[in-house]
Amino acid sequence: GGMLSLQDSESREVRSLDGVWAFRADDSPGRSAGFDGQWWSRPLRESGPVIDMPVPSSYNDITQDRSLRDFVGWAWYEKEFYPPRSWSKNGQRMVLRFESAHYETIVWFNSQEVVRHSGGHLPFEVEVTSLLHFGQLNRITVAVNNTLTPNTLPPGTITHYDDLTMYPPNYFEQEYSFDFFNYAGIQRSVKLYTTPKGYVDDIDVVTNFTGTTGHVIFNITVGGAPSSKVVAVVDLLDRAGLVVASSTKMNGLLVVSEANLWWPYTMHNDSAYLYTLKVSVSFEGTTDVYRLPVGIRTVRVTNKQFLINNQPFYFHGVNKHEDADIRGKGVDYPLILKDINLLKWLGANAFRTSHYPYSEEIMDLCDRHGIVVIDECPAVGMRSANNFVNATLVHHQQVMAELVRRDKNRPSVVMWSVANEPASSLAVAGPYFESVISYTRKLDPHRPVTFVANSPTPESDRAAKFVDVVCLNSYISWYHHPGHLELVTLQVNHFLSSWHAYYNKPVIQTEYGAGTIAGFHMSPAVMFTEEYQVEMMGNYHTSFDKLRQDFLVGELVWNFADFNTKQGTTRVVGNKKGVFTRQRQPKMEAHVLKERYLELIKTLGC
Ligand code: E9O
Repeated sequence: GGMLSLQDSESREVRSLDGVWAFRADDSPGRSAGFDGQWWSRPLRESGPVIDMPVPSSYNDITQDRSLRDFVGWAWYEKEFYPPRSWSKNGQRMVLRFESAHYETIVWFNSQEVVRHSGGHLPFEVEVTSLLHFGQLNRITVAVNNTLTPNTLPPGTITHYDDLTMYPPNYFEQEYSFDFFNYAGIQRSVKLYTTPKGYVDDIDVVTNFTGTTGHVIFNITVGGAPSSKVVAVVDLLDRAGLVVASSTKMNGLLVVSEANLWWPYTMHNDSAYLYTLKVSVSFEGTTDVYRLPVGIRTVRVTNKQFLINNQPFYFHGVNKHEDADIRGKGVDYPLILKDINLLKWLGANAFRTSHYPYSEEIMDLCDRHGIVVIDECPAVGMRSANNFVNATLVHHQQVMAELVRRDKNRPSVVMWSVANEPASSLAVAGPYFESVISYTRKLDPHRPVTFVANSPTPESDRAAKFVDVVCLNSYISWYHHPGHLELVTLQVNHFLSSWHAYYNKPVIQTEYGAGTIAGFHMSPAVMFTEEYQVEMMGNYHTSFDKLRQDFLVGELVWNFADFNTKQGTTRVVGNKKGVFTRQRQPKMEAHVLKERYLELIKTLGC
């Protein structure tokens, strides 16, 4: 089935289950007490003590309990609620939707198991029509497990330590080689929604244009009714609400004369034009209505250019994280809007969703504001050969299918990234990424596909030959030659040029950055001061300004803001490579970048 964004309409009602849920982390040996005791079979408070937990939020930073912050295993959540009686009328369909839960999730509805899902960051749902009790309390129980294995995305390993002279009984540690805290729990919203019996299950939209005429190629899938028995009305509305094209078919072509294209906000004023595809399907006397925002735009890659609407586009922006104090990776509108405002303040025209799909709340705003997105899946930290096995591959393809299904209609999304910094010089990585990338292209033939390579040389990479755009991270004068700012410009020139020469594809510098502790100053600059970040990035920019005349199509800073990581000797209360602090206040570099980005917009027109 489809996974359309939730929305209210004249035929659909969305009810949020966000708020305070009951919660218990199962810290029993083997984390099996909840399954042994069937905690889903009665209210959670009856099987032991519970605490209050907000949804959506990561659970890690909510309490004062260090063992909960670092908890690994099954965490149990529960919500009780009364559904409105009006939902029992007209044979409506009721669906329970999780916008995401990290990582492995099992859901029970009134004690009955209804759905399981693997993977964080992406939505899943289940119809619960026949299980709802009206006039009675209903109970949703969720068990969610954040354990990472060699076959999860992101992967990790669990090591057990059995020596009782050195470790307490049942002691184990979760390790992972990606650089952000493994926040867990129900991190996005939980919702119930209704549709009529026959409903719009999915919509596929592909757009292009010739001259001033726009084309919207659509395909509608219905659920709950045979499509031969459904009457469809498809209207494309402009911003003013006027119908500019329509159809009564389930699939076809809508032609828009004098079309307003969707442009990145830096390319045209008032640019991210969105039409509305209003889809109505009628079946047995009821009509389901769904309104899909549609941006008419094209994306294309040459050997040296990234083209949006046939115009060269230069990505100048950031990599982000879903990360903030207290809520961890929990969805939070004030934070999302602050970030959008900061991106625009900076003059950033793009970001990469490093290193996992972001919430639909932020993606919606990117569509509306004309911010360009490289949409990345959670394959990060794939550093060892045992990650590149069939079990991971099957899951990886499933994750790409779910990501494309969710984001395929978004004009802001211009490229899929299937991984960040995998060990792509291993022989096993070649066929592995060939499969993932060709599978992704089949899912979506209309967007370029990439992964972020980090082999030491272009020749040693086994997978970069399969991408459309070569994406590279580099840390000269940081991880390589720490302190040697004088090497940056020369080495960046050499590094990026050698990859372009080898693959003859456009290149994006998808990461470059310096750890910077806000308020640390030294001149001449030393590592971790604000001066060092400014000087290092300035030296990178000197190279970029030369290479963008040729094959370089983008520069994305690592990172937009400081973020939390696991504890380790190289991380001082998290990763400090942000140009903003974790609280979203600018470091010196933010002001410098702002000047650069505004200048780029002026000179490049994007
Ligand atoms: C991935 C990102 O998630 N790239 C990392 C970023 C970082 O700040 C991390 O936060 O560490 C950089 C990877 C650089 C690897 C170079 C190692 C070279 C050792 C000499």
